[in-house]
Amino acid sequence: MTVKIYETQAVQDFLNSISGFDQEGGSERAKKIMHRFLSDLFKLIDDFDVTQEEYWTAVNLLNALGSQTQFGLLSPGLGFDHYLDMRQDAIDAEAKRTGNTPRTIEGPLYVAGAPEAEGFARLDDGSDLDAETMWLTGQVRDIDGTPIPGAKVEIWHCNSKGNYSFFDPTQSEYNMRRTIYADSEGRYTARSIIPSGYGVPEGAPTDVVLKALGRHGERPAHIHYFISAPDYQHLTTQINLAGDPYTFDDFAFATREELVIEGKHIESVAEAEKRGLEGPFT
Ligand code: MBD
Ligand code: FE
Repeated sequence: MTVKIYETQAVQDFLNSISGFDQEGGSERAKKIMHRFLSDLFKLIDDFDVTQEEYWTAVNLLNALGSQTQFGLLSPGLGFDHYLDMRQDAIDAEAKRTGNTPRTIEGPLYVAGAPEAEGFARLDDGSDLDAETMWLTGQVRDIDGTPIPGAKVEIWHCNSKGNYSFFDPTQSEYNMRRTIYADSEGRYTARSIIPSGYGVPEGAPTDVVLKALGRHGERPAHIHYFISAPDYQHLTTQINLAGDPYTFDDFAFATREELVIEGKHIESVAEAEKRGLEGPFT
C-alpha cells in the first residue's frame, strides 16, 4: 500500500515547526537550509515509500560512518568534494582567475604539522623496501608565470601498500608528509617512493554504500599538494601517476587530465644527468 502525505497542510506545518520558522532564536540561514533539506527528504520518503526498516538501516549506517570517522571518506565517493571544486572553478572563471594548475580535492587524509624544510626534503623514512625511489621537482609560479620564491609546498602520499602515515599506526610519524619552502626561484625537490593506489577498506561503512551502488572504492596512485604563499589564493591539488588502471576511474572523481604525469624512469643519477633531467638527485 502506498500513501502520499507530503503535500498535506499538516506535513507542511510540521516542516515549518521542525525548522524553527515560528521561533525567535537561531540562524535564518540554518532554518532555511534545514527546511529545504528535510522537505526534500520527507518528499523522497513519500515518493519511494521508504519503509521504517529502510530508514533505521540508514540511521545505523550513518552511526557506523560517524563512529569510524568515515564521513570524510564517503563524501568524495558521493562526489561532494568534486562538486564543490567544480563550483570553485566556476567562481574563479567568473572572476577571470584562469591559467593555473587545476585544483582537485583534498581528501580525508591530510595531517597538519609535517616537518618543514627549505628547497629539498626526503619524504619517506626508508622503511618501505618494496618501493621504488621517486623524485618530484617543480617550480611554483603565479598565473602570469612569475616564480614565487619561498612558496609553501605541502606534499603527502601513501606507501606502496596504499597506506598513509598517522592512519596506519605501523608507519613512523609524518612518513611521506613534508612541508617544503621553495627556493629563491620558486623551485622545490622531494625524494620519496612511488605510491600505489588507495582502496576503501573492505567491509567498512563507506564500502557498504559503494557496494549498494555497484561501485568500487579504488583511487589511482596519486600525490597530494597544498601550494600557498602570502597574498595568493591557496591551491589544493594532486598529481596522478599515468598508467594506473584507475586513472580515469577514480571513486573520488579527483583525476584531471592536466594532472596526469608520466614519470621518467632512470636507473642512476648519472643517467639522469646525462639525459639533462631536472635535478638535483641527491
Ligand atoms: C585518499 O587517499 C584520497 O586522496 C581520497 C580523496 C579519498 C580516500 C583516500
Ligand atoms: Fe590520497
